[in-house]
Amino acid sequence: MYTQGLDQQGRPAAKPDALETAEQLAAFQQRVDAEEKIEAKDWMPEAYRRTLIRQMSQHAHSEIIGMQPEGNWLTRAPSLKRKAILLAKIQDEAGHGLYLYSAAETLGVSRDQMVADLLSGKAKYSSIFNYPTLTWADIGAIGWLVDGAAIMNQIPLCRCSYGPYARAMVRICKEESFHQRQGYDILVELCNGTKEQKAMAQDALDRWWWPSLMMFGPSDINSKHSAQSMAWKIKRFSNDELRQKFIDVTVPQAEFLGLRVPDDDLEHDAETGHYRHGEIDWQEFIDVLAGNGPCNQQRMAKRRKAHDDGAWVRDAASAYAAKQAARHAA
Ligand code: BYC
Repeated sequence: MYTQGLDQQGRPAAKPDALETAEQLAAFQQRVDAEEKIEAKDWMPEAYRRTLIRQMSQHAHSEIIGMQPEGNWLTRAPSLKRKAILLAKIQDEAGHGLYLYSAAETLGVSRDQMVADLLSGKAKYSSIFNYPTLTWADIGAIGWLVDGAAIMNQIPLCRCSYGPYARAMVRICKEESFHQRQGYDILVELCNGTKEQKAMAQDALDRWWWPSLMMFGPSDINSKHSAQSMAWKIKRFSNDELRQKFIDVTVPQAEFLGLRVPDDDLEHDAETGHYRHGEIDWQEFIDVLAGNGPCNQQRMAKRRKAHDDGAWVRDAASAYAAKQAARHAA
């Protein structure tokens, strides 16, 4: 693993940005502007490295915590086929977490450190996974809306300036498309079913619509990282631009299902071709990020327990690796 620039805790050592010369910064920006990929061992500004570690580790943590709301329905899936599909989807998410941790490690942070930061509450994960999955229709809504929002956000990340992140995103996006289709398929079936099933689908849309819009992050005027991340071509579109694209493709999908998007102010603007939408409750977003969403405590408690329960596996793997190393040395 590339460990240059690590402090004793395995975090990137805080190198004063003042040591970075104007020439280095200009040459770096020129490479980014020329659409060259930045690779792990290339020179990069410390702030670029820190931004990527923050975003990529948050992304990895989201995939891992994101397994919980869906795992809640594995034993209650309505058929063997639905159960097999859901299981495959959740396993994909574990895989996404692992690719992303590996990609982030190339920046010089250890996976142990990233996991420790999640468990201590220092690192964030996506707000969306702090909402409960109350009915089977919620599994459909997560696939359709949450994975749909994730695809909208993540397709541009395949062109991120940092090579290892961009390459990891290619496979992730392909798998996310399957996830989105399986969610929509659940809702198609429910919406073509009984009156009660359709009502269940509507209730899921009512509860997941606004939190899905919040996944894209704060509005552009309150997004402290967007301007710099866009200049570095980590992000290609602003939070509001991606949110608007998501609304524009998702509203017709709701209409096809015969469901009503829970926004009285939603209106198609024929002139711009976009949907105008109502005000997002940003206080709810702030509360969820502060740890006060409906499931924050439950999610973290479950993650900490899973980590503790897995200690023996990590110990066994370390003991085996030490034994192998000793054998090689001998
Ligand atoms: N939730 O300046 P901003 C998935 C934070 S996994 C929590 O706009 P940035 C899936 C932000 O980190 C989905 N925190 O930031 C898995 C920053 O924090 P600090 C995860 C949020 O980074 C399983 C602060 O607010 N996807 O798809 O430029 C099943 C200011 O925001 C959120 C990714 O992680 C949020 N929603 O933009 C199904 C994609 N939004 O500085 C599906 C990669 C913002 O206070 N990440 N914050 O620590 C990104 O594209 C960007 O990081 C974001 C935010 C668009 C999320």
